[in-house]
Amino acid sequence: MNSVITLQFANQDKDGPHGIEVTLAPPPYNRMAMMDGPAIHGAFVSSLPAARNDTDPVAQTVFQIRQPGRYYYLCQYLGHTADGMYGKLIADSRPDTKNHNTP
Ligand SMILES: [Cu+2]
Repeated sequence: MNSVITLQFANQDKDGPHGIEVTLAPPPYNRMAMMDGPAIHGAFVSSLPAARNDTDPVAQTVFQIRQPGRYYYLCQYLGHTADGMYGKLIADSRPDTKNHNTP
């Protein structure tokens, strides 16, 4: 398996900065999982400032997933994962049989 992932992250929150990092640590995040560092080289976008007016700060990173499995993305800011700023990313080595071009 060797999947190239392009991650584009936009902070649409006008009240504060956020970042994103891919980790192997599953929830619950009652510890600072972000201190483990990203699970994959490059799977990290550091702090983006709060959005202003009509401008959402945007950053992009490209990384490779070589191992199938469950990964998690989270915001590195203390307390943000407790507020739900995380999710699951499943890397599956089976052939993709779904048509992703359908809206
Ligand atoms: Cu956040």
